Amino acid sequence: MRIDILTILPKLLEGPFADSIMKRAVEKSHAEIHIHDIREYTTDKHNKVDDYAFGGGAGMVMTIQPIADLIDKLQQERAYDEVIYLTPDGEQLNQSICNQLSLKGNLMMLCGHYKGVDQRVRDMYITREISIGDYVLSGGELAAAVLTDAIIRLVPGVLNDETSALSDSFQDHLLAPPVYTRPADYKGNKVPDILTGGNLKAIDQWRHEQSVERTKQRRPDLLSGEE
Ligand code: 6GU
Repeated sequence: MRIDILTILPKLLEGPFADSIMKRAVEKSHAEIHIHDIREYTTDKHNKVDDYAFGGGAGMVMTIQPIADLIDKLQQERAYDEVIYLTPDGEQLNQSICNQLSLKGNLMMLCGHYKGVDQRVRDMYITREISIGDYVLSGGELAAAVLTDAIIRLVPGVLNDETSALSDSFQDHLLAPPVYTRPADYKGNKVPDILTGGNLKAIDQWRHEQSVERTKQRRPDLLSGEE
């Protein structure tokens, strides 16, 4: 899996992939993440990547030229399965979309800023528009980091048995059950007896019941079968 991220703030994307599971995925060649600075492609003599909106109104719009040149260059080098634009007016991200995208080979992600990109970028290049929730971020970078993390951990080989994605919340439309570790008694707050009793079948059943109970309480919408 190769992910190319197009941004005007490449520094924002240095941190999220530098540690833990993402770092290991890259080191073990399960994933390649390439960050591209859109500003390096502008032909504007003042290095501008934005301009006023035609028709007026507050806020700047990201110009088409540097983005189009960068996307053209990348698409000449390889075919992309999806060219994703991260935007609050996109389709809301969920586990099912992450599962789909984790099966792809090459993904491009464009991070928006200001009032967004010139609509012609969207019309000419973008195959999918994704939002990570109903709130507004200052730019698409953190959303691209969220999407990349959620996808890459699903690529076969990235997680081991202990961190398996199969037991994640949402993977089976249920939230994860409560978990405990040592000590078994912390200042009188005890771990449920069932977990220390050694009956694996009973433990599995308890965990499933807890998952269902938690989902009923917190996210009944998940139980209706929809995403
Ligand atoms: Cl993808 N971008 C921005 N700027 N804000 C968001 C978002 C994306 N998803 C939720 N809020």
